[in-house]
Amino acid sequence: VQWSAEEKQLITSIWGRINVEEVGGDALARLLIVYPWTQRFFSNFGNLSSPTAIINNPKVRAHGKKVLTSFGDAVKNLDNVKGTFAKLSELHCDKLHVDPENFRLLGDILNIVLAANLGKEFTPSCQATWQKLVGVVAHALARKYH
Ligand code: HNI
Repeated sequence: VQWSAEEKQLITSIWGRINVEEVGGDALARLLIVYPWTQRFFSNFGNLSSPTAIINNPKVRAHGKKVLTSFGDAVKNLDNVKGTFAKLSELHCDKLHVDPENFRLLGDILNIVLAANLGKEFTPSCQATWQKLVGVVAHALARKYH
C-alpha cells in the first residue's frame, strides 16, 4: 500500500489523541457484545454474561489494551505493516485459530469507537484513512493463514 503525506499525518494525529487503555478496552468489549460468537475465543476470561459484565471485565479491558497497543505498531511502521504483523499472523492462525474475518469486524468496531470518542473531530477524511488502516492491518494479520 501507498500512504499519502496527508494520510500519514491524519493517522499520526488520530493516534496521538487515542487513550489506548480506554479505547482498546471499549473496542474489544464492543466486539464481544455486538458479535457474541467472538466470545468463544475468550472463554477463559471469566464473566461475559451481559454487556455490563463484559464492559467491566478486567481481563477484557487488559486484553483490549494489549491488542490496541500492538495495533500501534502499524501506526509506527506504516510502510511495513505486513512485516510488522508476520509473527502475530502465525500466532493467530496456528495457535489461536482465530478466523481472520474477525480482524475486519474488530477494525469496523474500532472505527465506531473512535467516532464515539472523537465526535466531530472524526471527520469523513479521518474515517476514510482509518478505514484504510484497519483494512491494511486485517490483511497483514491474515497473511500467514494457510
Ligand atoms: Ni489478538 C492475543 C494482537 C485481533 C484473539 N492478539 C493477541 C496478542 C496480541 C494480539 C499482541 C498477544 C500475543 C502474545 O501473547 O504473544 N489481535 C492483535 C491485533 C489484532 C487482534 C493487533 C487486530 C487489530 N485477536 C484479534 C481478534 C481476535 C483475537 C479479532 C478474536 C476475535 N488474540 C486473540 C486471542 C489471543 C490473542 C484469543 C490470546 C488471548 C489470551 O491471552 O488468552
